[in-house]
Amino acid sequence: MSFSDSILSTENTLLDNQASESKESIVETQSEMGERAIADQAASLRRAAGFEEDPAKALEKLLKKHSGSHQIVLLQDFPDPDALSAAWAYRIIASAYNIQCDIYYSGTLSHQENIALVKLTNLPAKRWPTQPKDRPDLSQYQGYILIDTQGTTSHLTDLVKAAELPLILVVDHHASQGKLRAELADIRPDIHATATILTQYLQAGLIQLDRSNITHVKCATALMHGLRSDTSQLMQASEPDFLAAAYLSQYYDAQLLGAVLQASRSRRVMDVIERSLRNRHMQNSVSIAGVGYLRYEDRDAIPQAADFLVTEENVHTAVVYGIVHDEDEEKELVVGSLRTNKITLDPDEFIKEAFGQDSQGRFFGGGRSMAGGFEIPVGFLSGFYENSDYNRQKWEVFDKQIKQKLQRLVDPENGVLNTD
Ligand SMILES: [Mn+2]
Repeated sequence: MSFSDSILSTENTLLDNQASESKESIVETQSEMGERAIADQAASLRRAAGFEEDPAKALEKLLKKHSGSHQIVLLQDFPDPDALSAAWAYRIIASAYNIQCDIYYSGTLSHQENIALVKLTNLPAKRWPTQPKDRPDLSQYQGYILIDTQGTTSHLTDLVKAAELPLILVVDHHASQGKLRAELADIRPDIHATATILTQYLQAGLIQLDRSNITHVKCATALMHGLRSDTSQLMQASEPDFLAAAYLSQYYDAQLLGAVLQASRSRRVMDVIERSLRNRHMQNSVSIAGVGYLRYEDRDAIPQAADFLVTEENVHTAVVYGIVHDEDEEKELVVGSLRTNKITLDPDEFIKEAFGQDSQGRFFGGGRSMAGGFEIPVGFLSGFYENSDYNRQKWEVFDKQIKQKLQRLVDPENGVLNTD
């Protein structure tokens, strides 16, 4: 499958090359492959991408070469703290080399913590305007940068490609998608957060952080939040993540981080969580809940509900889904999230196995360790009608179909869960 044949999904969905292999082999590979082996594999990937030298040195060379240029940085459509903070750090580093960056995402900030992060730190990421007349002229940029994504999770990738902007740099920690025509690709799946990689650049001296510089302090705080949130508050952090956190601890503002983390959930998010509790159905330690219709702005309530359901006793995996209704664009999508704390369950494989591919061979979703997501277009059946039976029937059909697909795998007889 080509790089541009991508799907978009809630959580860093990536199409990896293993997708076509049998499920057993993937599960085995995962459990047998230690951190060392993953690091070795990552190193060979970097070599394959022409990355012979120290990443920070390679980046420095690249920045010097592009000095004086204007770049657009693309994030996944629903950027998380890791993506937001890493992009900001890149922007600050790049500006020291006289490169001006604009950071864009095409979806929305939906999680209350992400909204708080952007507001409290003045994080300079912007939503891609929905009105074409408000959009920036892409010809002002000399190239684009991908941070915490390899382009498959951003609707903007096709736009910059159509504008024939070259891909200058990719910095990511998700599994490689194979061919990427970037001038420089620093893709390290052995590291658990892109914020860690950016922190390493800082530590290598690309710029010197200054404790009396308020922007530096805020950016360090954002990076700390980013790397904590991608490592389950450091519980899944590897050595480089801890070392990066230790470095950031000299610069970040603990009170500011506390304020970001205390952002409260909106009433509508609470309602979705309540619906997920009420509707959950348990089978073989998997909790499955459909939550009906949600507004576009509230779609992040779905992963939050999954985060909550997976905390129940005797539950190792939770899947929550609903139909997200986008009033602006009159389209609907089934959006779902998976959360697991079962080591032998690979969310990426589980979701690909459960929902398969569309007519063009694109998967409806995928994942990373412990988490995954999917998006299924409602297509011709889209359209919301006030108080109509149609809405209820449509939901029931999707609800039943998703349950059927999931329960096939959850069933101990033939499920991918039956691996230990
Ligand atoms: Mn990340």
